[in-house]
Amino acid sequence: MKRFLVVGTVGLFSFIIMSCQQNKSPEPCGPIPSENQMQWQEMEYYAFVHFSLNTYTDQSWGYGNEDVKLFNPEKADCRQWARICKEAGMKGIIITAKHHCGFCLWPSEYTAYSVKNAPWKDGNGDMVREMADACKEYGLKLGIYLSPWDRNHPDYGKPEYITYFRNQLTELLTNYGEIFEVWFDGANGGDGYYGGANETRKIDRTTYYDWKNTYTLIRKLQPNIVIWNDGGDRGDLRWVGTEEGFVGETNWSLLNDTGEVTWSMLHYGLETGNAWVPAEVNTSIRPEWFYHPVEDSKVKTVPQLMETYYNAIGRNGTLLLNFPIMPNGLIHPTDEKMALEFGKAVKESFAVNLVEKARAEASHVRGNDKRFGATKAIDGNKDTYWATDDSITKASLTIDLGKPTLFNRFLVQEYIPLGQRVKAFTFEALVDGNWKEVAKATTIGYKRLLRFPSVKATKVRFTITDSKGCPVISNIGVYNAPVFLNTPSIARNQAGEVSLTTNDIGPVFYYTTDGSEPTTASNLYHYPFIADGKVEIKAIAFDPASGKSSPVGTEKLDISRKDWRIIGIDDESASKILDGNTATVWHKRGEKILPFGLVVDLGNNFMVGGFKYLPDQNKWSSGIITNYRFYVSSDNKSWKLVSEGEFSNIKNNPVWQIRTFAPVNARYIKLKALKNTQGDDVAGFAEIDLVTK
Ligand code: FUL
Repeated sequence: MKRFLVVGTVGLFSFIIMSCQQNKSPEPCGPIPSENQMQWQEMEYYAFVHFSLNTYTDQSWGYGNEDVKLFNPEKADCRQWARICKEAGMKGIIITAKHHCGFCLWPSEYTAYSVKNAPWKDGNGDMVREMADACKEYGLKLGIYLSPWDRNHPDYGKPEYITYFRNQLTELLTNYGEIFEVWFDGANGGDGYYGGANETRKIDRTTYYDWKNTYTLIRKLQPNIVIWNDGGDRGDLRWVGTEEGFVGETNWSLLNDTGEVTWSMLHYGLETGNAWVPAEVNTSIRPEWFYHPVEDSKVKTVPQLMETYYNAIGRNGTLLLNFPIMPNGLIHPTDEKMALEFGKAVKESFAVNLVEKARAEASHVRGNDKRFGATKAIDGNKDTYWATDDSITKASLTIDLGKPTLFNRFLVQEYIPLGQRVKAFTFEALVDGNWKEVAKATTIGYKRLLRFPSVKATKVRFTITDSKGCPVISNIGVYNAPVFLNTPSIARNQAGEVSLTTNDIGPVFYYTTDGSEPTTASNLYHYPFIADGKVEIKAIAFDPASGKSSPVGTEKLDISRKDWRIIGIDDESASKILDGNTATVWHKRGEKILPFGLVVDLGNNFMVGGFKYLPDQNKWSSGIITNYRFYVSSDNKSWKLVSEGEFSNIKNNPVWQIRTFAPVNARYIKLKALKNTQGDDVAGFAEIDLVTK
């Protein structure tokens, strides 16, 4: 009896202690964001602008010897950039103050290679200042891209350069007001001008820059900053392993403090990581980062940008979208149009939260305390949350929509100041009295968005099926977002047959072959059609049920490849290089095969003014060519070198590489692969094409 009393009293006592604890906010679970990371995460969407001497040389990376005199943007207007970004719903702009070529957009005291020696404003211009002023005027935050690799500076590779780099950082972080983010790209191809040395300089990126002391300096100068670094040290934010605009569906905002960071860790984060390192998705509104006129018809359309939105912000990342600035110093009108339409589409998509302030019930509530009740997830207040007792890792929340309601999007946010917890969840809808699972996913983090076909239901149920600790959910949303038809893809095979495709189910296509804008009165697409030779194809997808059209897809096709023959290769599958299918690739493998020259007989003579190379689209593949020479010939015997150089950023951004030169008459072409991204014995070709006059 005595024993029973003792046990009973102890039990009651611990029950009381437990419930008191549960009436308190949950303790943080694992690493948590710093105040700066939190401020940054809440920005969600901001811009990059890429502008440098590359803008005038049609390059992706300058070598460092380009003439400063080229820089003369006669209409430069940072206020235009800021206005567009603001109207598009962005919260800040990161400017390429210095790209890999070393040219500075501000009149740095420490180099002559800057705007101060350019014709722009007679050397009195300061683009970083103008950007800072414009950001201020439009209520945007300012960020700085300062390339650690400097292909111009004579001291690059020596200890002296670190002083130079820090001096420049000091200028940028002192003279332009508050900076929200600093961006250190890790690219380093080794070779460069280096003050005239024209050589290859290798550095060990983990030690050379002495990041630790550089970070101390940065944080001293800008206490509210976040550091992005892909150059040999883990900063406050991480790259997602691709520049295509998506992060992993599972995305932990965690990494380990020390140790190797693999591609998979960049892309998915690390569930067991001991440091908070959230993901930033950086991508360009065009295929490349700098402006190239050939890409004027390749600006991403609203459906493409929406896809990026869901795959970045909708997967617990931020979105850093780039605008390449034109040589005149402005954002191209098409880029502006797409960015503004995209901003409008995002606004429209999430305008009405169908569950805000609805009736909600939770399977568990922390300490049965209203402060942690279900309604806290739908009260529109980011500082309140629904939470359960510490021991609970499976819980659900049911929301009554009041009447049958149509929706196709689900939004959920964890209260990340207490850590990222949820490992798996489902989302169900009550349709005709039965629960139906409409979506399921893994991590949540700051924000998770799920898309599914429209469903009409009276109730919805969000269930956490696995979590690292008790769930802490700050916000839930259910939306009926407009659906956009994807821009059709246009491809031509070697026989000259053009096919139109899309991922959507149901639409029909209309197209033109004379450069005019397609409408529903244009040619209706039934089967692949012949459109050989130089032709501009424009196409739209059209959904007869809704009467909606997609944006226009455009493809400028050059001469026919019908008579082209790959010479000297006894392998039929080499025809994949000309099949118009970007997913198929041919590889030349073998010991010491590089340099390897791929020779094509064009069947006739043409005025060849450029060539196009598409690398393997599989980023894991070897054979992605980085250094090339391109030759032409009229007899397949004597060859003339017409272009040579590097496909600069091909590893991170494996898009079409286009090189132009003064047109020459040729019947044979040779693309010689000198080196690839992996430094092994493979040359891979997805497609080869030409630019003719
Ligand atoms: C890359 C750079 O090498 C590109 O040129 C660009 O600046 C991009 C944002 O980062 O990896």
